[in-house]
Amino acid sequence: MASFEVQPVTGVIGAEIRGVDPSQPLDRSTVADLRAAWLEHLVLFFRDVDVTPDQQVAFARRFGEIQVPHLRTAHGGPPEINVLDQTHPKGDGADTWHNDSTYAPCPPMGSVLRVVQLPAVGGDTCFANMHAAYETLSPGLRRRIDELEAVHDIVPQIVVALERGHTTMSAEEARAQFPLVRHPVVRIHPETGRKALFVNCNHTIHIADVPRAESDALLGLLYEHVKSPELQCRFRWDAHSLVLLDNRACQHYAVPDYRERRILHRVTMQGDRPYGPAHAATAATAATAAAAAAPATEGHDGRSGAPTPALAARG
Ligand SMILES: O=C(O)CCC(=O)C(=O)O
Ligand SMILES: [Fe+2]
Repeated sequence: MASFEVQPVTGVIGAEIRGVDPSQPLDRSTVADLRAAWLEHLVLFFRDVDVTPDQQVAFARRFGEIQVPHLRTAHGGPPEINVLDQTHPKGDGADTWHNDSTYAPCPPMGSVLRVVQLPAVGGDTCFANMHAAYETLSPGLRRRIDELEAVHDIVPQIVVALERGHTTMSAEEARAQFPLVRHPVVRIHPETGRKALFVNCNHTIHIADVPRAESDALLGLLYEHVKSPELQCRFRWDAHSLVLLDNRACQHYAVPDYRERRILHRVTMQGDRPYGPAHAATAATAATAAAAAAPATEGHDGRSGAPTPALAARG
């Protein structure tokens, strides 16, 4: 029985947590209960909290190793924090449905987001459940995409970030640091074993080993599907809120409906190499062996694997 209240915000994704202060040290059982709620609801919302940048980093660390951003936005901030500072957000790259940084071989496990400055109105963030997205496809389509891999690319996002002044990294540097990478179209969640749709329109450029027209049609269909409101929730920020999201199993969308400055601090946790249904049995055996060999770390299950090389400049 958790020592706090979990109030789901929709029938499919998101829950508000009441009775936990993320600015304070948390004991093992509270962290374990929060992790269970996180895996179930995919995004947790904390309201009426006051969290400093250091406390935000410490809170994120309870859920995984911190991924220091190699690709930082041009907006400064402490090393563990990526500062997203926007006044004209339309077209910046977070106003699309996406997972963060899937161009990396090991995309982030998740992020802790904190708003530092808000517009008077607007600037909500939406979240969509990728387990539900997968499960609501027809059985035939699920079987088809279970077998597929897709290619993910950093360059389209870098081009936008450069145009908008959010990064100074050139497309050539980005390509050298992040060669094209393949991920399964359907990812097995490494902690729950559930399948999740794992393509997104920011970074996935095509499905591997199928004709381009088939890839375009399939990705178009899947991206449209992710837009279904019954897969989503929408979070209205206030000055005292904090968000914990699972980047393995949810996508997000920052609503670009404001013209005043909005600043958000993002702290990211390292993720592991995604695997699909074809490799689930092997990966599960390896994870069990690794868990048996690894020393227990408080508040973290030790499965994050090799350090993730980077974090998105935007989005
Ligand atoms: O601005 C937001 O609400 C979310 C931005 C985003 O895409 C991110 O933090 O990864
Ligand atoms: Fe994002």
